[in-house]
Amino acid sequence: MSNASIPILDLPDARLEYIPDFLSPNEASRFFNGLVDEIPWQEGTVRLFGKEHPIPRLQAWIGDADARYRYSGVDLEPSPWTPLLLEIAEKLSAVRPAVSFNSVLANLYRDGNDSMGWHSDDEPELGDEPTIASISLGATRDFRMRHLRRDDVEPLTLTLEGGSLLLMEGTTQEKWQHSLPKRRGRNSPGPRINLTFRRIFA
Ligand SMILES: O=C(O)CCC(=O)C(=O)O
Ligand SMILES: [Mn+2]
Repeated sequence: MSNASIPILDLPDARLEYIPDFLSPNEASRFFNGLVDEIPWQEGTVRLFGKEHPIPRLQAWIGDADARYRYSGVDLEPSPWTPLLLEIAEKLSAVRPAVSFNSVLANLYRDGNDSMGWHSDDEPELGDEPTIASISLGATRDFRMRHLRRDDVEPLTLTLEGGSLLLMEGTTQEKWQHSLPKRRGRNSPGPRINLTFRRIFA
């Protein structure tokens, strides 16, 4: 594996690695175009105070049959692996051979109106100090991070480019939140796919 691996910043209580060229531009566009068709995208919902609300993006939960996941109050049954997702998972195993990812949350942000609110990926089924491997395809978007408890630590913005891999490990989920803000107006970005590979413990 020859990808340059950049520990982004020496953030307190977080372990982050950003690999901008995880996929070549050709691979990235092949995966983007293929996954738009291959993934069973759904208009997801979240349950807030017992009521279902649509989420501002398309989503799919994919993985091994036993990798069930409760996300924002909704029980997600995994859809089966697709050929392209298996190909990407194979590439990931070269970067993190010790982690056997068994699922992936796929998000399709159709344009700058689509977004994801502040959260941590800290569901109990992910275990302690999970490795979350986040692959971006398509448009570049800003990824915001904020420390949960320390107001002397400035929030920050990472720019996630198509073809990149962001690894979040250690106490990143326990101590930090992240979000993908809307980007409206004349420079509204085009579509973007994000894949977060995870290990779910049954
Ligand atoms: O789209 C992104 O970069 C973030 C996605 C994310 O945080 C998630 O799927 O949990
Ligand atoms: Mn997340």
